[in-house]
Amino acid sequence: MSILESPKTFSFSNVKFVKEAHLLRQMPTDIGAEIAFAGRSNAGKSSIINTLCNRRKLARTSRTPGRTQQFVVYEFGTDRRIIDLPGFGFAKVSKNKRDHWSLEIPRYLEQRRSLVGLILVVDSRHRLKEQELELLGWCKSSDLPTLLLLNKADKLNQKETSSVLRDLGRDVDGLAPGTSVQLFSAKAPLGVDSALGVIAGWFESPETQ
Ligand SMILES: Nc1nc2c(ncn2[C@@H]2O[C@H](COP(=O)(O)OP(=O)(O)OP(=O)(O)O)[C@@H](O)[C@H]2O)c(=O)[nH]1
Ligand SMILES: [Mg+2]
Repeated sequence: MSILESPKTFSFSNVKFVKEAHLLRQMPTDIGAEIAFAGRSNAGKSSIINTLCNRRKLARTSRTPGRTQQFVVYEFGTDRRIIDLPGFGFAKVSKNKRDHWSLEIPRYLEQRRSLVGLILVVDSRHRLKEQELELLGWCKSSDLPTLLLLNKADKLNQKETSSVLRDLGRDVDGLAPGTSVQLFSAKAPLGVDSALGVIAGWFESPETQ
């Protein structure tokens, strides 16, 4: 695990909303490079997109879980995209919707060739749950660069922060070399420059050019 301290090298300039898609085949053409934000409902994915893009109302956020219910596509530069994925693990979403996304999200992750990195957003106040551990395991086995953001760190005191990091080491069965971990707060904000440093590396790697 690395707690990153890299300088800010990158920004999502002129980022704009493009579309919402219900199905993988409705997504923009699979060329260029994109990153996706995954995680449980209410973990703060959409808030983090706003913070990283330095825009208050780009992505819609809500206190009620289950706000993002589509693939939401944002674009910056030429064929560079950010994808906000529907959150998982929210019991009140209808079974139909849950079934749909439990097929469509893995399909997206497995088939999308322009996906250069996944940002898994978790609420740092809770231990990782089965779906989050599964997703981390999948990223490891498929060699997908991953950034684990331990969000809402503004709600932790120093002692709690230490136990979050200790529990993570216990819960995760070895992180892949391509995985970075960052304490984060979309509100404070905290960890922004380090996260942007990791994302810059993904977009700027020779394979992405
Ligand atoms: N204190 C605190 N609250 C946060 C932080 N990030 C997000 N929130 C709050 O958490 C709630 C959920 O945020 P969203 O960004 O809508 O969460 P999401 O993961 O996109 O949720 P879904 O769209 O349902 O999957 C909102 O009330 C946010 O204001 C953070 O870093 N600190
Ligand atoms: Mg959302």
